Amino acid sequence: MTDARIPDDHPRAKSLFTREKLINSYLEGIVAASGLIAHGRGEAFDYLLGEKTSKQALEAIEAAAAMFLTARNPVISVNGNTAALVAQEVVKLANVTGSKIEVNLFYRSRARELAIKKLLEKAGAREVLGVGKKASARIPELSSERRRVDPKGILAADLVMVPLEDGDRTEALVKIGKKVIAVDLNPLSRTAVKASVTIVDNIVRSAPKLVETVEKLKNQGIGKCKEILRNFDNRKNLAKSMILIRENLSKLAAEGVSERGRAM
Ligand code: PTJ
Repeated sequence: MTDARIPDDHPRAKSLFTREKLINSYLEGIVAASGLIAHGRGEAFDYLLGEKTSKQALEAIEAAAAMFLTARNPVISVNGNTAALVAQEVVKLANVTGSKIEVNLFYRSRARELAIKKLLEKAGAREVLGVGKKASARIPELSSERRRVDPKGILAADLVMVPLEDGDRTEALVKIGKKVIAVDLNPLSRTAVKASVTIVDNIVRSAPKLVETVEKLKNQGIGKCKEILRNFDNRKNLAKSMILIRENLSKLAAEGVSERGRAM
């Protein structure tokens, strides 16, 4: 365990707490070493996005909620970073949407599978798929360890949520007819572009918002969900996030980079 003392009034306290959580989860064998690098990449995009949930991210969250509520057999795919950051929200989301939870790792090892399963169970998960022999099926056209899936989970799903994905799997899942919800701070990533709905926001902020949105939308009926999905265009939504980055940079440049730099 690290024992970094982060003062509450530190201008970047929130971000430092999140880092600390990931480092400790790495030391506990939940997060892959590469997961720390992935987080750094995410942080850089979050910085450019203004470190808050944008209007366009809220639109994508609403579309994701509608997709969950119209799915027959949704599955939430969990990797090391997702488990470390939002295990409780994953369980809540599974409960409100009737989704299954499956562990799916790029850097798969028996020890990590079990550590993540244990963490999810501690957060309240009743069943965790994809662990050990349960991951007996294969997704065609994928050579990474991500191809190993549970026949009762991702293989049978019509909708898969893939937070913090690494690339080719989204494309492979779409190719075999699945709808995919991605959460990725990088609007340019292959996952972001290939997914059916991409939430360009930090998983730490967007996971609780998604739970809240599903709960609200649940009372409004399937007709409302279908209307939201008809009006949602993922590519246009991604473009809006790219424009937001450009606008934020223009604003920062106009305000004076040196003044602002001290708080970031
Ligand atoms: O746990 P494993 O073995 O499955 O490995 C997981 C990682 C994350 C290491 C693996 O999937 C990987 O290498 O991912 P990439 O290719 O680095 O992609 C991760 C994406 O997630 C990047 O586009 C980041 O911008 C994004 N990201 C990182 N942190 C966050 C994030 N998106 C949303 N919220 C975050 N907190």
